[in-house]
Amino acid sequence: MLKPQIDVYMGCDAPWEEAKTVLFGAPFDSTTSNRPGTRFGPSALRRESYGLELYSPYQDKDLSDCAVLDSGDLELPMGSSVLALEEIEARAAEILSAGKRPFLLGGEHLVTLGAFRAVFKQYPDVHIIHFDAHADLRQEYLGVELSHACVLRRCWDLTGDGRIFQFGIRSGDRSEWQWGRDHVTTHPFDLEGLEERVNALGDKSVYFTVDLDVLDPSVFPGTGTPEPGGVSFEALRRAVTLVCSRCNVVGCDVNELSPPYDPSGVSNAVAAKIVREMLLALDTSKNTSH
Ligand SMILES: [Mn+2]
Repeated sequence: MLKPQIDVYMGCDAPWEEAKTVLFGAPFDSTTSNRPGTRFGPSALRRESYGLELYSPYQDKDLSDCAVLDSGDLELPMGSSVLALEEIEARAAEILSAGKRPFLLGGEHLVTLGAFRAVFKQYPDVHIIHFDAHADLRQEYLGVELSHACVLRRCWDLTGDGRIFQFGIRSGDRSEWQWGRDHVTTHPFDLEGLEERVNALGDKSVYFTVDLDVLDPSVFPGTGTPEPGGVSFEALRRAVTLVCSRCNVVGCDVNELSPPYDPSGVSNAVAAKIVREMLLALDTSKNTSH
C-alpha cells in the first residue's frame, strides 16, 4: 500500500483507499540529449504548487474536493534506463491494479515509456494523445533506442499504427517526419484538430502524455530542449482541460520541466498550474463513483 509523503503536491493527501488518481515522480534525466536537469522537476513543481490556490476559477473546482494521493518520487538508478523504466512500470502497475489512475511527473520524456508499458498491459486497446514540440519517433538516437528522443517510437512498438495522435510538433529530422506520416497522426505546430480527435475517440481508453516543451520557450524557458514557435499557456490550459474532462484518461504524465534553466521560477509555476488543471479536469471528485 502506498502512503502519502509529507511534501506532497498541494491538496493531494487522500488516503490510498480513497484515492482515484495517484501522483508519483520519476526524477530521471539520464538520456537527455541537450541540457540535463529534469531530475529536479517533480520536487520543484510540488514546491511551487504552494504558490497557487487549490481553487480553479477556470473550472470552478477545488483540489480539496478531489481524491488524489501524491505518493512521492521513485529513487531511480541514474545510468540505467532499463532499471529506471522497470521501477516506473512497477509503480504504475501497482496503482492500476488497485483500480486507480497513475499520474506521472517527470523527469525527461523517456519516463513515459515505463508508465505506458503498465497501462498497455491493463488496457491493450489504449490510444495515446501526445503534446510535444518534438516528434520523438526516432528508431534510435546516437545508437540508443531507450532515449527521450525515441519515446513515442517505443510506445508505437506496443500500439502499432493508428493509435498515436501528436499535437504541437515542430521539430524532428526528415526521416522521422516521413516515418510519422505512415504510422501516427501528427498535428504540426499547434493544437488544432484536438476537439475533433477527442470526439472521435469517444470513451476509448487514452494515455495522455504532456511534454511541456510544447509551450513556447517565452512562456516556459525551463526545459532542456527549447523549441521556439510553441503554444501559449492559455492554449495548453484549454487543451489539457478538454482531454482530461472528455476522454477516458486511464493514465497520464507531465514531463520535461528542468528548473535550472529558468532562475525566475516561473516555469515551475506554469508546470504546477497545468498539473492542477489536469487533476481538476480528471474525474477525481470524492463524491462520484468513477
Ligand atoms: Mn519535447
